[in-house]
Amino acid sequence: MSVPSKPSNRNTSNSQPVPEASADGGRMIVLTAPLTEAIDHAGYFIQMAMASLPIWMEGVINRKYPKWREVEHNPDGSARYMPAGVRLVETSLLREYQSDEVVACFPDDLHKFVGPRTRVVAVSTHNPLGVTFAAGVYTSIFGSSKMPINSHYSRELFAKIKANPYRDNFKVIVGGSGGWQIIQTNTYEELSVDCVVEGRSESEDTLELFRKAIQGEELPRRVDVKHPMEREAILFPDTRTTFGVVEMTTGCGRRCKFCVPDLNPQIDLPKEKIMGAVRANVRNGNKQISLATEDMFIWGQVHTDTPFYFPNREALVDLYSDIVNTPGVEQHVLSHCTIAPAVVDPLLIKQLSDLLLPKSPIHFPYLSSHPQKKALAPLIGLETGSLRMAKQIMSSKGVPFSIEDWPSVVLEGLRVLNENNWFPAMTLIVGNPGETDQDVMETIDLVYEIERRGLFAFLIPSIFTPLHDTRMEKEEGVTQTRQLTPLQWQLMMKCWKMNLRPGQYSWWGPMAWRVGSIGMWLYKLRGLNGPNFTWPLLMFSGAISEKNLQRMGKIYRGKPLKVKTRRELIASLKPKDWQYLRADNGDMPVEYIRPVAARAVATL
Ligand code: B12
Ligand code: SF4
Repeated sequence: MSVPSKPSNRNTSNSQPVPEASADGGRMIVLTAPLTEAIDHAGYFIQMAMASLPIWMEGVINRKYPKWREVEHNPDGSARYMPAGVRLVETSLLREYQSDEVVACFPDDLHKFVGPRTRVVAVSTHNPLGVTFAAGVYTSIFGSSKMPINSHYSRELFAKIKANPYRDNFKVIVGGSGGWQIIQTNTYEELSVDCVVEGRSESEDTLELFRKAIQGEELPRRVDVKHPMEREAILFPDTRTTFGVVEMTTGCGRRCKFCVPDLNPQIDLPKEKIMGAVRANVRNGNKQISLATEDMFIWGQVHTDTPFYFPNREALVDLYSDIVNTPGVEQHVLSHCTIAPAVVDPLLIKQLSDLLLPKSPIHFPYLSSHPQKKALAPLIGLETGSLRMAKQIMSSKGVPFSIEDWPSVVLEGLRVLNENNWFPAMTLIVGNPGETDQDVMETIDLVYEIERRGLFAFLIPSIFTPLHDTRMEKEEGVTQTRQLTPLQWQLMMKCWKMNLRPGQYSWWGPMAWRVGSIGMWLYKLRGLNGPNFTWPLLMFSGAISEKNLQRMGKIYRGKPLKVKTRRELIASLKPKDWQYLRADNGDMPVEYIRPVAARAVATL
């Protein structure tokens, strides 16, 4: 293959100075990710904040984390750590290519590795354009619906690639959980992307695509590649990942209609491979580990004789114990889970707390009863308090319990979690297709009930986003914050008011919120979010009491819910499911205990 050695004069919209190309001709395959998705030294929250705050608020991040841009390099200038997605692509490619042909680097170092030899620049991205749920909503609450910080940095990365003097020589392939945003917004040209891959890098189809790109063949705009069906086919990198992310499971099994990861096969990955990746992270200087999963509680119970929604307590405790006790692991952070397992097996939650709290970097001084005020904060989907809506979009979310009992499962699960110092971030979907005022009121009822019972979760409402390939892909909910009804706004602002409770214990907190939110409203938000936003914002600010706002007919304050206790929830299960419960949690139905006891006596 001929290798043009001169930079092209390709006309780009970006007028940055052209960097000098790599002296050795560059690497054949260069992997990268937006800076804001690669950093990990300031903890999970900085990335989540940058996904939601608009670029004009970057100063807030800079002040809080002045060193957030400082990243670590290997001696050859490649990235010391990269998101797990990049590492997986790297590991997949190293099955076919030599290590001196493939490199993973930070965006600022692209010029060191992209040269005349380069045939592919592959980008892994989580959320490049900020069109996913939560991200878009918050940027508009803060006064601009266009450009979250992460999106700004992602665009900057693509602009750099577009402006590279060797751009004509290589193909740009994008993958990762946010690739669909480029497909949906048709921003191929603007971002200079040749092809978006949907699916995992391990797939033979992905390798074939890279072969084609290296041969200089034209690539299709979009390629869907198959997800491996066998656990052995999932690869594990031997390098360091951002946040020490190591995959634990794929898929979920609860079949929520709006969910993307649930479309993948339900697989729990082998413990020895997980532990190998944990050790690889530590070896490469990582002190933190986080297992990537949609629901940590299915691990150890996939394709066994027990339904996956009855957690395998011993397996989970054994896995997490080995992880946190691995020499060098100083911090461990939970990712995602579901809430029903906390009702099914409260003792599991207690045992996990005993293991995990000492290594948790999260501190909630006003909430935690742990001596060092440590806490665990996994992400859990609450989504809706409306039974009608829940049945429609997530009828198995609470299994083994009936979706009819969803509010009870949420409240009882949260009670168990809070008692053990778990304060989850719980997502809610606002503006589901067909959502009525009645549905929103039922969700508000549940939110007020959480408050009434003194329970705590960070409630993160986001506007329904039809995610590609899901069973709700073609449906449309609310598309702009101006379309939100007063009740939908109220739900969102009530959630945020409750989230800020711990921060309001200081003498200055409540006053700062009052003045700050009214100031913001006067300055920017009135016009952007429309009149339906006004009273909910006043409620949020605390400038007028909720009681008075209700008296004035401006807000709905939720009615008390009658909910089931754990004993009643257990009694409501199908009798065939009782055998999977752990008696040491108590609350076993008498109808179950009696025959078991009789059988035990008979065998004496
Ligand atoms: C860990 C995690 C985080 C962490 C760390 C992320 C990081 N930068 O490392 C934190 C907590 C910071 C985070 C934040 C957010 N996250 Co997140 N996160 C995850 C989680 C649990 C695991 C991601 C992971 O590393 N998986 C393992 C790797 C190996 O998988 P992967 O990246 O998908 O890579 C595979 C393929 O995609 C492909 N691939 C990847 N890159 C490339 C590149 C090429 C070229 C090719 C060919 C293939 C390819 O190959 C890999 C396998 O071989 C996923 C759920 C999940 N189970 O995936 C959610 C998930 C990706 N996150 C999600 C969301 C919405 C967010 C936030 C927007 C939430 C918010 N509002 O704050 C933010 C955005 C952050 C940002 N920077 O913008 C959604 C994405 C939805 C979507 N499709 O748009 C997911 C799917 C969760 C969910 N159930 O909804 N997240
Ligand atoms: S419980 Fe969560 S991960 Fe599982 S299907 Fe529902 S939304 Fe998806």
